[in-house]
Amino acid sequence: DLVPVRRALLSVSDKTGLVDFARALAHAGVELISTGGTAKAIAQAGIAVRDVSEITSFPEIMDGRVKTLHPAIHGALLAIRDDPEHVEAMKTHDIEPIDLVVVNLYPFEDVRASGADYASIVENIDIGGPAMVRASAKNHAYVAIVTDPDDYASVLTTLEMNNGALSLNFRQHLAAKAFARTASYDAAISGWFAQTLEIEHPTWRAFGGRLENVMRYGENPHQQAGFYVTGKKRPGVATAHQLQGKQLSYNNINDTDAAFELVGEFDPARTAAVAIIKHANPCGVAEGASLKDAYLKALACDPVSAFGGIVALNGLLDAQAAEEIVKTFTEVIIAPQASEEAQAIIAAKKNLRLLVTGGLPDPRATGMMVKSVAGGLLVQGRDTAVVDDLVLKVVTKRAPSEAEMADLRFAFRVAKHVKSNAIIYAKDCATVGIGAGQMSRVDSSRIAARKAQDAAEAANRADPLTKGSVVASDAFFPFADGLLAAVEAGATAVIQPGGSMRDDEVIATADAHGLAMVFTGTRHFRH
Ligand code: 93A
Repeated sequence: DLVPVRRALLSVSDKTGLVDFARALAHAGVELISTGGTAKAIAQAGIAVRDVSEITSFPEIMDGRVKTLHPAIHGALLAIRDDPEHVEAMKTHDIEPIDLVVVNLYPFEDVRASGADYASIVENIDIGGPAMVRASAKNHAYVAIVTDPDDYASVLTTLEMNNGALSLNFRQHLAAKAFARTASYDAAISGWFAQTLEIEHPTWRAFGGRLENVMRYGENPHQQAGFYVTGKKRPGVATAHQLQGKQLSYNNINDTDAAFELVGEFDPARTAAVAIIKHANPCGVAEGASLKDAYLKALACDPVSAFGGIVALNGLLDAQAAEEIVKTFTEVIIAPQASEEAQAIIAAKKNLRLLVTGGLPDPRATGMMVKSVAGGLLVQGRDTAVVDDLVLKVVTKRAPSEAEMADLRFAFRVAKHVKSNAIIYAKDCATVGIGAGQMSRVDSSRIAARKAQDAAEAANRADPLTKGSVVASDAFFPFADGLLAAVEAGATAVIQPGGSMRDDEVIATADAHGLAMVFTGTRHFRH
């Protein structure tokens, strides 16, 4: 299955390593054929090369759009060399076989990424190149196709090892790589069309589900985005009914999901609850006597951040709550239901989206969470842990009071939905300071306290609400410093998973300051 390499055709846009490769081939006695620019580069290095137009007896025409698209080339690439009819055809039409093809394509992806105009992008759709790549790859029984300059070295060593020939196995691997290249090339082209025409991206199907809509853009205006619905009956942003407002953006959907999953933690039979979300993190969460009450308590946590936020409610949106919500610029409201009166109030705000879901998500429902990483997908089960199901262990001398305990449960419920590291201060079943997404737990603790201080100053209150609050941490305190920051802020009780090597030190610090602390044994990382 060894085929000696006597004649090579080179046609490359990326000329990296070309001259050295051509020289080595020429040294090995391989005859070189090449297209315009490639031939020029080879000839300039003093290496003998024949122009394709000499082979085709036809000039490159139409600015190079047609240069290798000719039977003299494609006959040479596609001929089955032990088929008498094919051999006869080669003879009749003076077709010389080509054993090695070296092609890389017009740089469509780079030109597109450079922000070139429409016509330049179209001009960089290579036709002749992929045709040669695919023809040679199909005919790998006789022809070797090299599409990547990184492979030049291994081609040369293999040729040397096999006395100037290449094996079938080697050609098969090159062919597989060649088809992968033309596939990704065409995917890039159709992806560009999809973006230009605002239609579905061809490769999104791989993620499953039914395309609900194509967004104007993704997390940023230069990213394409679509929303796929998997058809699960779970009440939430994917199955919600939008009663008014413009189309949800990518970020809206992400934030609305975070908001509604959070209020799903609060059983409406027990309490009314509201969450206000910004950038997928809550900036205020509260339980209340009514939804209006809960909303006002949630808003008080961080009224500055609530501007442009997403509001989720765990019960029927009534007129009282709606009246309060529309006073602050809000992007989206999501609730299980909305009264007609409330709908009429919201209708005055044309752009405000109102979504009703018909129910609340079950925080204990199992399901899959998917996240993409470079070259793969990470899959895990949902975080179904609910504080009510956990055995809470008091680890300090002082046990929390009943009021502290209610706040501790509340704070840990919220902590599950805050990006790690998460620190939540709570009082009267409302957040009073939230620290999210910091790389150090002590920073989250300080930021949360700082935000409570800001809210106090804005409201002309002498003390921040963290004074006499409780604090929840989504994962254990590795050192006493995070706890000390909470002591400084005025917290009197702590809830955290426990399990640090320095638990003893952390417990001793809590005792020294008269804090009550409970361990949950379960953490809520969220990244
Ligand atoms: O314009 S094409 O689609 N028509 C062709 O017939 C053709 N033949 C080779 N593009 C064609 N090529 C491409 O030209 C190759 O894929 C390669 O990327 C490039 C090399 O051109 P040059 O040798 O002139 O630099």
